[in-house]
Amino acid sequence: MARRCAISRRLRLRSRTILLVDMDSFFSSVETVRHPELVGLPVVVGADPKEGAGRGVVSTCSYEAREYGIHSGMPISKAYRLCPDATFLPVAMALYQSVSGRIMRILRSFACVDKFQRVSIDEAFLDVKANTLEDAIGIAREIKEEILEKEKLTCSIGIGLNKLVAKIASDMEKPDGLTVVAPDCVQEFLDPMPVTKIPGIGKKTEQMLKGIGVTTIHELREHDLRRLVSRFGKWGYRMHALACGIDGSAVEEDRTVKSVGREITFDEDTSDPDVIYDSIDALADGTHKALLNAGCLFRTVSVKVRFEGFDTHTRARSIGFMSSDPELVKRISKELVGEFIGKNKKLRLIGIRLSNLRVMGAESEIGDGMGARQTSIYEFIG
Ligand code: TTP
Ligand code: MG
Repeated sequence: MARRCAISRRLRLRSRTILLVDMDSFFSSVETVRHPELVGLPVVVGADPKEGAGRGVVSTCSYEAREYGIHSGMPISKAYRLCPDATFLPVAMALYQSVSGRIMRILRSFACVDKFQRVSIDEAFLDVKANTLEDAIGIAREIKEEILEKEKLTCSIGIGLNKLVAKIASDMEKPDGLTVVAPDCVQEFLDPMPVTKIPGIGKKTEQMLKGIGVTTIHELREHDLRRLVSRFGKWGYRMHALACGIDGSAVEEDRTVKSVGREITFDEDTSDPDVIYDSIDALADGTHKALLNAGCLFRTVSVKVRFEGFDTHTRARSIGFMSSDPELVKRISKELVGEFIGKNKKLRLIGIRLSNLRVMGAESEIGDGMGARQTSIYEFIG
């Protein structure tokens, strides 16, 4: 059932009509299409749980499994403890990618020319031609019907006057949701939400905002803009505009690679510097290869370390020039990781990422464009 603000029913849409389509529990739903006997049951897609001794994480799970508290990114061993009777399946990425490709083709056919933006394997923005809210709802229903008929999958759709609103709306009534926010209801829609609903406001910014008494979008909107800018710089402006429901970012295809990375989960947690530094060499070589495949230079090296117990940290360093030097990747990564070695705590996972990329020979630098999720090549070894 589509939800919208009652008073806007009669209003014609004045501006853009943006849809965000996000597939429901994507990997696990694709699995239930090929294993119909699993429909309605808890299904977890991710690493092998090895009866509770498995070491990877949950990629996603069915909504039935979510009722047990299981979610993406959770250690698979914990998921197993929460619901040992769930069906645990490995990630069949090639299958999900081919289903994703077909879904994206359907979605693209509903968008205006060049107004389609795939943001992840199961999610895309569409700028559609709609004169009224009813038109927009009609398009969303057609999309849902076509995907259900052709792929036997459901999705959730948010409709709004910009990407921010469409994105937040898409998440309101999952699964199989359709949420419409009329242009004159944006403030009413956003105001009561926590600031973390705004893309880009993570835990750290949330805490900083909390420190100045801001927890809701309404409070952020009402906060003195100068104070936000003095604290957060340019991001303060952007954050404030988003809290006011203003987001002019275009729906456009983003073909650029924004970062490349590799990570590895050790077979056994380790604090042995030799093992860790050898792994960094291997990861740096792999990451460097991905960088060359993408035809890019980098300026920022980041490392991710996860200790036993899932305590995870990242560190990044930018250099003052563009580089493609693998030795530099190794040296910086080792320096950044050095901080975490010799702490009497064992490492479970380690990862390297190169970002702030520029296509070799290109005039301008590739930025991290707000409003679009990073397009990353991130592969998992081990
Ligand atoms: P999401 O759209 O975030 O999640 P989802 O489709 O499984 O569930 P929802 O109904 O809430 O949208 O991610 C899409 C797919 O990306 C997901 O099916 C599996 C994969 N994924 C991971 O592998 N790891 C992760 O941490 C997340 C969040 C997703
Ligand atoms: Mg999804």
